[in-house]
Order: sequence, then C-alpha cells, then structure tokens
Amino acid sequence: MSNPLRYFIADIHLTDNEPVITAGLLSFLETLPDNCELYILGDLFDYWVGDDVNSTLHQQVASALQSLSHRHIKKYFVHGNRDFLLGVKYAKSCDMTILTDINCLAQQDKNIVFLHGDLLCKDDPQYQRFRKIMHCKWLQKLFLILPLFIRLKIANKLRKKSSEHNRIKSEAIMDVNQQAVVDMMIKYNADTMIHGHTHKPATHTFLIKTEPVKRIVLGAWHEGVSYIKQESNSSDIVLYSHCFK
Ligand code: LP5
Ligand code: MN
Repeated sequence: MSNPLRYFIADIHLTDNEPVITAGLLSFLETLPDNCELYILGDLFDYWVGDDVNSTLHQQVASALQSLSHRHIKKYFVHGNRDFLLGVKYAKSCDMTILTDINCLAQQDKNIVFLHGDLLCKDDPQYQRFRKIMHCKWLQKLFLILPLFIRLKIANKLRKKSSEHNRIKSEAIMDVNQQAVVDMMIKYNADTMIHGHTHKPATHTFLIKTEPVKRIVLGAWHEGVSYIKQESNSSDIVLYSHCFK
C-alpha cells in the first residue's frame, strides 16, 4: 500500500523563554519537503491555557504551520498532557487537523498506532486519575471562561506541583507500562507504535505472539531536533535526532 512521506514530532515544549527551540522548530518546518504529512504528537507547547492567548509565539508558530499548506504539507495534531486545551480555533489558524488521542495509519496488513504516550503510563495511577479530571469537558469549559490571569496562575500551580511529584517518582513509574503497550498494539492490530511524552528517545523491538513489532519513542526538543520519518511507499520508519544548527 502506498503512503506519503510522513514526519512525526512531539514534545517540542515551545515557550517564550526558549527562543532557540522555537527557531529550531521553524527551521525544521522549512526543511520539510513538499507534499509530505506532519504529525505533531502533543506537547507542541509547554502549556496551553486557551486559544484566546494571542501571543507572538502562538502567531509565529501558526503562521509557519499555515504556510506549509502552500507546499501541500498536511498537518495533524494529537493533544499532549500540556496542551490538551489547544482548540479548533488555533488549529484552524495553523491549518492543522486535531486528531483523537489514539490513531492508526494503515500499512500492508498491520497498522501504525500513534499517540502522545501519557495514556501508556499505567504504573502511575495518580497521574491517570489526574488526567481523567483534567479531561472532564465541563471542567475544561469552566477553566476556559476564567480570566486569563487566573488560568495562568492555575497552570503555574499545576506545573509546580507536577515538577514536585516528578522529582520523587521513580523513572520506572514515569515510563510506559509494557503490558499497556502490548494491549494497545493488539487492539489496533499494529506492528508499529509511535509516541512521545517520556522523553526517552529509542526504538524498542520485541515480539507479540511471535511477530516482531516495534515501539519508537520520540525525544523532547530541549537540546535539539527529534523526529521520525517514514519514507513514501515504505514501511521503514526511522528515528532521527540532531542538535539545533
Ligand atoms: O508535564 P510533566 O512532564 O512535567 O509531567 C507529566 C504529568 N504532569 C502533568 C501536569 C502538567 O504538567 C500540567 C500542565 C498544565 C496545563 C495547562 C493548565 C490547564 C488546566 C485545565 C484545567 C481543566 O501532566 C505528571 C507525570 C509525568 O508527566 C510523567 O508521566 O508524572 O503527573 C503528575 O505530576 C500528576 C501528579 O501525580 C498528581 C498531580 C497533583 C496535582 C495537584 C493539584 C493541586 C493544585 C491545584 C491548583 C488549582
Ligand atoms: Mn507529555
């Protein structure tokens, strides 16, 4: 089955305080070839408190993504745990489609399943409970009608609490649960899984019922670019990383 050239990125964590990362993303976008597809698997922004925040950073990124359309590059976005409130208004300004939390791309006989990755952290029930609360539609609606300075205060508080919690959590708890990976790959008939979130870039190969499969983890963009490329008309999917130029 033929597929277009595809790129996957995640965990860019754009913020006003890190102009090098923003510049790195903008130049990465410029290097994308015409007619490819770009999948952004969450945490594009360090946090998102509403589409009404019309900052220079948000405008810059929207305009860069939007202009890719002139080169027939399609953009898809999956929410991360930091930017799950990014809405259709902003996505429209980027000319990008928001996808559901878990998605599939059909291959010959098996699929590629892709997601942000936080859903796989099943060894962290505290986070999974927290996530459920954050994903309550009524709570999100309520949050979004609050004045901006209160939303920013809440976001800062949550970020602080999260860092405190992460400092005492073990590495294993913050990684994916292998059984959750296997269950999801079986459910979506996938031989390849792509995700971010853990900031542990790697290609893991293992067997599911004697079939070789792989899980490719995207890296965060704190020190450089991390992306996965699937060549057109190929099932070859490779993880790349390099420092910002
Ligand atoms: O983000 P990261 O990588 O540091 O850690 C994540 C998990 N943490 C989060 C929290 C986000 O960082 C906060 C993002 C703010 C977004 C904007 C605000 C929108 C508000 C919308 C309201 C409807 O996702 C972290 C995981 C880690 O990944 C690895 O998987 O461990 O999870 C936690 O830290 C959760 C804790 O275990 C439990 C959190 C308790 C919070 C208590 C809140 C009390 C303060 C309330 C203030 C109003
Ligand atoms: Mn994340």
